Amino acid sequence: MEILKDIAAALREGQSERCAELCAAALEAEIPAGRVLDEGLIAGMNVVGERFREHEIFLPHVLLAAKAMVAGLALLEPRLESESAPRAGRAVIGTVQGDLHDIGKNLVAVMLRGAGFEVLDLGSDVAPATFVDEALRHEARVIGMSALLTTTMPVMGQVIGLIRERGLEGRIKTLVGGAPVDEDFAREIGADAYAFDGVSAVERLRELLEDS
Ligand code: B1M
Repeated sequence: MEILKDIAAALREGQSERCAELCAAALEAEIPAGRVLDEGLIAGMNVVGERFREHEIFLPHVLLAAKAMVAGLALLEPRLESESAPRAGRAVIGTVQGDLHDIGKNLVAVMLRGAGFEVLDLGSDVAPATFVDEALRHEARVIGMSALLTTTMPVMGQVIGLIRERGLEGRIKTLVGGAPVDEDFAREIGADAYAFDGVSAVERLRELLEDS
């Protein structure tokens, strides 16, 4: 669809205002928010990531694209969240220590809230002890962790180690995700579940809460 391609292009060019205007127009045209997200914003951001890796563009360009993504997301979020859904359980979520990437984590939090979960967002650069302390303080049964850097993925294992050290295994479960994370890595570090995206995070969290 043309407008979704235009959204992806506006994001690639880091044009926040145009990106937001186009997202608003797409919603106005009754294109589902999930489609605007997947085929517009995320499609555009994937190209940005690719070009950054190939050194075709540099960090300031990525920052502008991230800003455009946030501007577009702000419009989509109310549609992605269904306010009437019943509370289905509580989780804390955050991006692990050393990692500042929070767009995907924010998106996952929106999807979880939309599915009725109570989600306490700890932000980014979250220390292992903070994850565990906050989960206990808020009586959350699941800790959701996001990592976008290969260098910060091991922090997820540290959080799981801390849960074990404190004898909280079974009481607090873990859900991990983020672009470099996969099922094998999740198994390796002993996470209770891995989710590829927001939709699968909802499914995995539901399963984790049913089991506990
Ligand atoms: Co950075 N960055 N970045 N960056 N950045 C990546 C991740 C990178 C892959 C780019 C590349 O080289 N192609 C690369 C990592 C390489 C690696 O580790 N192998 C990289 C790098 C190197 C860096 C810096 C080190 C660059 C530098 O300074 N030299 C630096 C690190 C800073 C730090 O964190 N300490 C850095 C900085 C930044 C910005 C600040 C400029 C900006 C982040 C802005 C922000 O988040 N507020 C940024 C961005 C935007 C990206 C890319 C281009 C896009 C990330 C994004 O937002 N994607 C990214 C390349 C890429 O991934 N294509 C890249 C959109 C988002 C919706 O997807 O986050 O994958 P994603 O989330 C998905 C899933 O992964 C999943 O669901 C989400 C929705 O579908 N998911 C979960 C995520 N968390 C989950 C948790 C779950 C379940 C599912 O359960 C709890």
